[in-house]
Amino acid sequence: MSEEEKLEARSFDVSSDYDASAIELLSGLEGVRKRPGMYIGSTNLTGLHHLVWEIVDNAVDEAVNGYGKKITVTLHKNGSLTVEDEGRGIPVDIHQKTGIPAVQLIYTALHAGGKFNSKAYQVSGGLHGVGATVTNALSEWLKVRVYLKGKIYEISFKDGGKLDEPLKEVGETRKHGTTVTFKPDPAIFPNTRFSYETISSRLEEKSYLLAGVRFVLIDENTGVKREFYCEHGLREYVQSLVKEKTPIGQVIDFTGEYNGIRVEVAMQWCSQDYNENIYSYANDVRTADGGSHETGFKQGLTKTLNDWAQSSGLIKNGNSLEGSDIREGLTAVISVKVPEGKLEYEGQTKGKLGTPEALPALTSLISSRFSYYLNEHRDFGVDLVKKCEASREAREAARKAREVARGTRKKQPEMIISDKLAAAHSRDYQENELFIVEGDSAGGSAKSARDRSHQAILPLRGKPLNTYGLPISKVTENLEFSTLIQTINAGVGPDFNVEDSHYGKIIIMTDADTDGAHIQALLLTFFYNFMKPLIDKGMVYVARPPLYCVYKKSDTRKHIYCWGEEELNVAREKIGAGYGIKRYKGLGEMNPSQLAETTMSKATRQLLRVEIEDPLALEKKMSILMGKDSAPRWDWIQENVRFVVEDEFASILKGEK
Ligand code: 28F
Repeated sequence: MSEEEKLEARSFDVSSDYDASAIELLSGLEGVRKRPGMYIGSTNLTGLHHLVWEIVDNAVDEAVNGYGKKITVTLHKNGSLTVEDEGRGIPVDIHQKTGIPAVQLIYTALHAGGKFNSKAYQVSGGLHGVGATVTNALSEWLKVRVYLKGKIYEISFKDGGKLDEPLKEVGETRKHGTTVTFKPDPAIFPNTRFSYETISSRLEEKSYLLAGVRFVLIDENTGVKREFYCEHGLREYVQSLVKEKTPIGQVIDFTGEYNGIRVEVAMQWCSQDYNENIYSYANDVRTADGGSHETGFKQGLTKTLNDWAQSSGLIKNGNSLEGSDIREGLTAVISVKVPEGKLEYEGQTKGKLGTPEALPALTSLISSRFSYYLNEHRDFGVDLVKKCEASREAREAARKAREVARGTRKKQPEMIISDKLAAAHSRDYQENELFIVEGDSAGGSAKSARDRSHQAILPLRGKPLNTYGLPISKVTENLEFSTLIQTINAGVGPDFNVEDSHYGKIIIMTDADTDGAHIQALLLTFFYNFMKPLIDKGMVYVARPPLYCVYKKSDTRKHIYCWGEEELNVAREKIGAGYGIKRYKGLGEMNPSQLAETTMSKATRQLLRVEIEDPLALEKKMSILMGKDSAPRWDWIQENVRFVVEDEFASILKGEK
């Protein structure tokens, strides 16, 4: 059958198979709606944005395959979103077995297998690799427009992927490509508002990984338009990550190939940064938990620098540098492209690359190219080795100081520690929780409300110190942070050892207002810069006090706590006539038993786990929030405070219930 004939066939009466196939397809979509978490992780803002990534990834695949160099994302006023590419256009011909057009199958078949989920085609792949069908299933409506061979076609779906208008030709065109518009279903997502910043930083990230592809983002609500385009890729990625830091030397970048695995690396060291900031990707998907490529990179780096330092007489035999001393202050991006057949992950998600060949791919690239670089830039090499030795000395000195402090704490009254800490009684550290509470009065309530065996309370007096860019000595001189460091009892900065932590959860509990948001940001800055493993291990949380209590005026024992406007409406209806609403402006307005019930008790509270989702956005937001210039910080907080945790921080620091 020719293309034209296939298109003709579309309008013919479909075979009897059609109904059966259509029913199967629908039940697949219902499965997605019943358990959205299985497909997009959660229905919070992170999950909501998965709907976008699935569609963008398809457009990216088409561009990566060499079709179309521009992808446009538009946020519309009615809450819908459009993704547009300039590729070949999704095929519209009829699939023989089912009698359904290919484009319809792509948007309704979950495990269509074979041709429609062709692995060879799937290059970048979404987190769960389920594609456009999931976006359709979780949308109120979705429209696909295909520009193909001189014609424009349209098909639309509604109510979670049910066919609304079948595929039809709607006009002629000289363009080619695909345009998809959808509106997320409010029956699935508590919050359906897309975040411009989240989408913006993801597109920016993609533009670094896919040099040569242009991304355009338009927000019709504000008229703002941004473009992301990179000629060199990772080099520019590292430059943007270190923008607010003090670099040592230039960005160093290498590319190579090993057994069919393409490797790209860019890296730069900065002073006054105690963290190692390594971001790795496999086939343009972030591998947040590292894997064989990251391991190979680290091994290669440690060996190459040590070998070079030895042979240059900079360090003596037996005094080699440890990997962690070398990586202190390093920002690196590693990107590998693994052929489909060799792509393996460890664990359930795509967070950790398993492919064994990625390890030698990295070690061999680094050892040949980095040693060459060091020989070409000897002055830099000498500076770098000095920096690594300084890191080692600082680490050893801090460890010794800590051992001394541990042994002699009682004899040292000058070790500053706040007398306000109410410690937990249990020594089951994993189970213990440290609440950092804003204000003395809330601290008092929290002390009475707590479960003494497992919950400790540290009240804060006023705003904590802004630790962004501060040396450790300035941080340990501060009463609040000194107390916090000693309470957690696992060291600080390069000497921090998460296994020693006396608490399994660190919970920040502030008022739901501007000041509270600022305090959260200041504390998170401290944890991010000086105790990052706590965040990496998911041990830092933000408490969510309720915003309202709806009660029956005639019987206040009947009451419902509410965390958002929608819950408020439901609660009003439930309580019925004669209701009253109490709006909590701060933690201090709750008595201890209310505080326990709503915010602290394991059984009934809500917590947001702090996770770093998007390194690029985080670095940026940190510098806005915490940088020296306070004007943009206050502007930002004023604008975003109502959503500070749920929207903005969630886009950076992913929140989970
Ligand atoms: C806005 C979102 O989804 N773009 C896409 C294509 C192009 C092809 C394709 C997509 C064919 C049979 C799977 C065209 N011509 N943007 C997009 N552009 N999918 S998705 O094919 C899908 C395969 O089953 C395409 C020739 N080959 C592929």
